[in-house]
Amino acid sequence: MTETMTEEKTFHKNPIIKDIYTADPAPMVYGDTLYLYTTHDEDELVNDFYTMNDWRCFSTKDMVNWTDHGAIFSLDDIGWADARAWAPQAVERNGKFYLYCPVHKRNGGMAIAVGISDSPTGPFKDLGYPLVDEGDWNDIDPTVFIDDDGQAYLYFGNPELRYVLLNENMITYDKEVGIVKVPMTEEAFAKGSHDTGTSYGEGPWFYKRNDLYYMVYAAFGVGKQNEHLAYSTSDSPTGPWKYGGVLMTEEGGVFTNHPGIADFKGHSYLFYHTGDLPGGSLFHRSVCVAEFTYNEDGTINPIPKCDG
Ligand code: FUB
Repeated sequence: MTETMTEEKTFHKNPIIKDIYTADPAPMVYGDTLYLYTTHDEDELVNDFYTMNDWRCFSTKDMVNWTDHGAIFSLDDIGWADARAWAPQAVERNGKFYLYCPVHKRNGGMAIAVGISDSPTGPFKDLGYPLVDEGDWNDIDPTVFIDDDGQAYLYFGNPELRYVLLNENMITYDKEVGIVKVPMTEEAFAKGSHDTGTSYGEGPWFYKRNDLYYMVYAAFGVGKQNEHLAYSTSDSPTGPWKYGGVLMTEEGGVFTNHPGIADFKGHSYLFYHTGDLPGGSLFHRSVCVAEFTYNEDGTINPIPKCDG
C-alpha cells in the first residue's frame, strides 16, 4: 500500500505545485475542503514518453494554503497494471471515496481501475480488476458524476466519448445498457482535427449546474498543434450535446491540456495544466488554476490562463 506523507505548503501563484511535475487535475470538494488529485510526471523519461507511476493528492481550505498528501495510489497497488498512471477523478458516495484511474494492463491495452478508500486522502485500495476494459485506447480519462436522482455516470474516452451507467456500489455498471458511444457530430463538439473530425479529443469533465449538464474537454482545433479546452452542454445527462465554445485557447504551451472544474466557497474554478515550471515540456507538466464566472444563460466566456 502506498505510504502517504503530509506536508503544509503555501502557493500564491501558478503553477500551484512547484516541486514536482503534475498534470490532469481533478478537484473534489468534500466538506469545507477542496481535494485536488493529479497525475505525476516523473523527471526521468523512459522511451521518450510519459513516465507516470502514481497519483498525488493536495488539499486546501482557502485556495492559498495547500497540504501535500503525497502519493495516495500507485501502480504498485494495482497488481494487474504496469504503466501509465493517467488522468484520474474522485467521488464520494455513502462515506466511501472512489478514485477512477486509467492504467496500462500487464497483458496490454488501457483499462480503468478503481481505488477505494474510507478517506479522501487514501490510501486507496485497488478493486482487483478493471472496471472498464474494452482493450482499446478509449479506456482513458474517466470523469464521474452522481446526479440528483442518484444515478452515477462514468464518461471516458479518446478519440471517442463513451459512458456507462454506474450502479450504486460505484464499482460495477449496468451491463444491459453497456458501454454507450456518444455520437461525434459537429453540432455536439464542433469541427476539429482529431480522429473523429470533431474537436473532442480527450479529458472529459462532466458536471451539472442549474439543470444544465456540461461536458468540458481537451479539444483539437483545425491546424493547431496543441490542445485547447472546449465545452458542450445538454439538458440531459446522456445528450444530445450542443457545442458551447472554447474555454481556454492553446495557452498551456504543451501538446495536452486537461480540465477539472469545481465550485468552492462561492467561486468557480477551472484547473488545467501547462508546461510552465522550469524544465516544462509535454512530458513535464504543471497544474494551474483560474477563477471564472458563468453568464446568466449558463454559457462561459473564454478563460485566460492565469499567472497570479
Ligand atoms: O497525462 C496522460 C494523458 O495525457 C491524460 O490521460 C490525457 O488527458 C493527457 O493529459
